[in-house]
Amino acid sequence: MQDILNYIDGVLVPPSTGSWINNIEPATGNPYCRIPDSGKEDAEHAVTAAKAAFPGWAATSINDRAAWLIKIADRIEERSEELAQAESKDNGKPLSLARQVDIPRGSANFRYFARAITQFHSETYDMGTQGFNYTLRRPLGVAGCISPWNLPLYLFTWKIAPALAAGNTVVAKPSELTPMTAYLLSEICREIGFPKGVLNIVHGSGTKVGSAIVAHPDVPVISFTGGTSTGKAISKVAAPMFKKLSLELGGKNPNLVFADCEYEAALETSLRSSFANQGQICLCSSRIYVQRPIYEQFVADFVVRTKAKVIGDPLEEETEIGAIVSQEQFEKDLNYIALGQEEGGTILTGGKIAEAPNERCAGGWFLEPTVITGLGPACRTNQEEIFGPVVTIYPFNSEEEGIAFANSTQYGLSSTIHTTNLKKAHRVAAELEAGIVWVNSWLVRDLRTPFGGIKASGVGREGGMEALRFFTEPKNIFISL
Ligand code: TXE
Repeated sequence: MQDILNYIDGVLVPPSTGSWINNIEPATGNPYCRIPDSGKEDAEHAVTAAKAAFPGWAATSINDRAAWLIKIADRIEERSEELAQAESKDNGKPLSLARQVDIPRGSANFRYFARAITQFHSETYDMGTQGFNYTLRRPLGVAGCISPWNLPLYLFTWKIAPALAAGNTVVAKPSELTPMTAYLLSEICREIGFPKGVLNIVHGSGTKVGSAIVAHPDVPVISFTGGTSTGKAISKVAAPMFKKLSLELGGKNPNLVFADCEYEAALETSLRSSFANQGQICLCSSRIYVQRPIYEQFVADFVVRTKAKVIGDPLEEETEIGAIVSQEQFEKDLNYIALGQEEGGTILTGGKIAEAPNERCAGGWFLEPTVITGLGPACRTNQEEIFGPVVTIYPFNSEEEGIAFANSTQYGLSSTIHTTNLKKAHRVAAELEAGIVWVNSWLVRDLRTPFGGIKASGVGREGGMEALRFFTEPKNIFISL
């Protein structure tokens, strides 16, 4: 089996602990490589390298930093097919999705922030004859970037790219469930001769090496995406140390389908927002609320099209639903399906372990996309994040009721509205408790826009200038005239 290595100070190294974690392919249930089970010492080693590299990188001109990021982006594009295959194998997602979304977005993140940093500017405040203020924005030092398994390279680079562009050095940890493309990124850095110590990638569990990065006194800024309970644990450590913290956490996103929607488009978009990446995108909408006049028709059509989804080997071209990322997540999904039934829900389609698509996948974690009706907004199935191919559909009457249902959870990441009434779209969008609202669309991403959630979905915003502000510290200077 191949061994993945840590990337520290420009060198690929085994873990100082000497211990390894088996990395399992979700489509087969078999281990196919090992990753370092890194510990505190590895985090220490990486932070030391990043700290030493910081003054040089921070002093590197914006144009030169941007040029390095473009080189990484170019190399990701050159190796895109290999990266897509690796992502699909590691995560269980359809290869077509990795090709269309994950890997192109990995290079786009570097390309976007390479350009954005050249446009980043700070403010001046004129006080007339008294003088004026100007604000310097400087990098903070070593940034800790911790990312989850659902969009591995996509979310990993979404943090690393702005941190580096702004002049910070980085210690990054991908999810232990999906380490492969992060490892390939470290190979890419070596291939292009990226300055040593500027980006360091350590592999291993959250509790061992992730928590060591978070608690390290020389890491003043942490950018994290993952579960809400992990976000709480990280806050407990980072807040008393007064670290700058960005938390992108879970969601339980509503999808409001009004009777006056463009029906066909609303139906297709809702299918995508329910089941893309096996429902394992923090932006997937898992609660579909449909206005009463079209409810029955919508449910019937939605079920027919859900049944038609092709569950298959992630590596096959025609596969629409791949494997669930891990046994733990697979069992979690099944438990929530059982809970939905206990709470009085009716399963209209799915709800069962799917037949293995071929012999290779006999031990894989495949689940039928599942549609449950008859569950009101207050039940646990509609309150807790499942993070799988499981959705509920429930009717609403008035606009007010739809908004109330949508806002009825602790989460507030994204929301989707389907309507052709322009005034209503604006009115409802303004009322929804969410960091992101899509009208008649889903997952349309413009990297310049602020990205993040409210309530238990997180703190802070990523994306565009928000990310560059997060990864810099403003200092105001007053000049007396
Ligand atoms: O996330 P974790 P997991 C949600 C989803 C999912 C749940 C758990 O509901 O079922 O989170 O998934 C690292 N200190 N989302 O277990 O545990 C960990 O190693 C520092 C939503 O993957 O939060 C990994 O690199 N780091 C989400 C990363 O944190 C720690 C996407 C995320 O792991 C740590 C994925 C600690 N104490 C899951 N504990 C979204 N919103 O995008 C763990 N980690």
